[in-house]
Parts: sequence; C-alpha cells; structure tokens
Amino acid sequence: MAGTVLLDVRAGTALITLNRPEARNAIDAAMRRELTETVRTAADDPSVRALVFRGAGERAFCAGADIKEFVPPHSLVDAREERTGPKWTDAIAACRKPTVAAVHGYCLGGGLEIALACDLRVATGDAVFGLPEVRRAILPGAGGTQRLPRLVGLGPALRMILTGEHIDAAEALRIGLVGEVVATGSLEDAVRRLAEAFRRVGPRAVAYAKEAVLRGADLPLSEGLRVEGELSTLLTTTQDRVEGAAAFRERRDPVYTGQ
Ligand code: CO8
Repeated sequence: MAGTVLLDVRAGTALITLNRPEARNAIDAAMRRELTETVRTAADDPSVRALVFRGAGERAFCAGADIKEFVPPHSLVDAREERTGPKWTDAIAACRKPTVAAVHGYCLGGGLEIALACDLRVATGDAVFGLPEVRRAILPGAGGTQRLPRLVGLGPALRMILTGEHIDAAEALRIGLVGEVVATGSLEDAVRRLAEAFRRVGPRAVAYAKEAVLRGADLPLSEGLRVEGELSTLLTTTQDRVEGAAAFRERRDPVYTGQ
C-alpha cells in the first residue's frame, strides 16, 4: 500500500506529495508521522538541494487536520502530551534547505500551516486558502496564529483567523501569502524553475542565508545584523566561495560541494 506521504528525489529536488486524495489529503496520524520522517530523510540527503511540497489529486493541496480523527481527549494529561508532541510543521520549519509549497485547490487549516512553514509559496489560480479552525471551535495550532501575521501583517491575518473565511489565489497574492500565481497546469513548470534556481546556488550559503533571515526576524535589528555578520564571516572560509569566484573568472558554471 502506498504511504500517505510520497518522496521522489529528482535532479536534486525532493518532491514530497501528501497522498490521501480521497480525503483531500487531510492530515491523519499516519500522515503526521510519515511527513516528519520524510522531511528528515530529504533534509539529510546530501543530493537534495530543496524540498517541494504538493498535494495528490485534482482538488486539494491539503484540507487540514483529519477532522474525523477529532475525539475528546481522555484527560488533560493526554491533551497536553498531544499538544507538546512534535507538530507536523516542526520538521519543515527546522529544515535548513529551501522549502517550497506548490499549492493547487484547497489549502486549509493544517494544510495552510504546512505552506506557511515553507519558505516560498507558489499557487495555481484555482487555489483556495483558509484557516477555518474557529469554525470547528479550535484554533490554528500548528503555527498558523504566529506565521500568518508575520507573513501578511496583522489585519489580513486576523481577518482570516477570526472569520475562518476562505480567500482565493488573487487575494492571497495581493496580501503576500503567496509569491506567485500560475495557470492551472503550469505548477510543475513553476516548481522546475525554482528547483533549477536552487541547483545553481551554494548549498551552505543558502542554508546560512535562510538562517540569517529567519533568526533575524525574531530579533532587534542590531542583533539580527550581528547574526548576519557571524554567518557571513563563516562563509568566507568555504571552498565553495573560492569555487564561486573561480567559476566567475573562468566564465563557467560553478560546481558547489557544500564545503
Ligand atoms: N478531515 C477529514 N476528512 C476530510 C477533510 C478533513 N479535513 N476534508 C475533506 N475530507 C473528506 C470528506 O469528508 C470527504 O470524505 P467522504 O468522501 O468519505 O465523505 C472527502 O474528503 C471529500 O470531501 P468533500 O466531498 O467535502 O470534497 P470537496 O472537494 O467538495 O470539498 C473541502 C473540499 C472544502 C476541503 C471540504 O471537504 C472541507 O471543508 N473540509 C474541511 C476543511 C477544514 O475545516 N479544515 C480544517 C481542519 S482543522 C485543522 O486543520 C486544525 C489544525 C490545528 C493543528 C493543531 C496541532 C497541534
């Protein structure tokens, strides 16, 4: 039986597919586990330069947590254990390589939280985004209340989080929730273009640049600049930096090793 999460490593890109199309790729317990394992496998694979997340089937990237699994907690202790266990977004957010959500169709609840944990979001024109948790009398607890306002600002985030209303791809682009909207059928091309870009860059430089941006986002400017300075200094010691300059002088493509 195929897993609920598929991994396909192609030309340096890990394509990670949420694979429960009959349930709109809703995240059940097996998917939570498999997603975490798959992301770690891809993150640890030295041949992988970037991770791309997508949904199987025509209708959805992911419709969120599997609502059919929602049961009353047995006790406060169980609820706490569940709460403090690893979330499905943790491994994605912790990944040092670039991550991309390639979204088509519904991207709701925990599905949007997966997309929010990624560095980049590209969507088709038919994509629909929402955090409908409050309609189920819960809140977006896999990073949604924190990452959405940081990305799009308090106003648009509060509107989505407090009403549970969906927005379309054009609105998602307008508020900055996605960086790019492409025609239905062009998602693979858009992903290929990004994957190609990630193949051309120094892997360690990208990891450090990501770290500088994400750590800095939580710091005052002066501390963020210090983080940037330290990581920048470290990169002056790499072989890839030498290779990058040599390739420029010799008018050829650099061959980076991550060293
Ligand atoms: N969970 C379980 N099953 C689902 C889900 C879901 N989230 N979404 C769809 N399905 C199932 C349907 O029940 C249906 O199954 P069946 O065929 O057995 O009846 C099948 O998928 C197809 O669904 P639809 O017929 O509804 O298909 P449509 O394409 O017409 O509609 C929608 C798709 C709009 C996605 C609709 O199904 C829907 O509204 N789904 C629920 C969306 C939702 O509310 N998501 C939020 C869930 S809550 C959440 O994500 C919480 C995160 C908090 C994390 C805390 C971590 C610690």
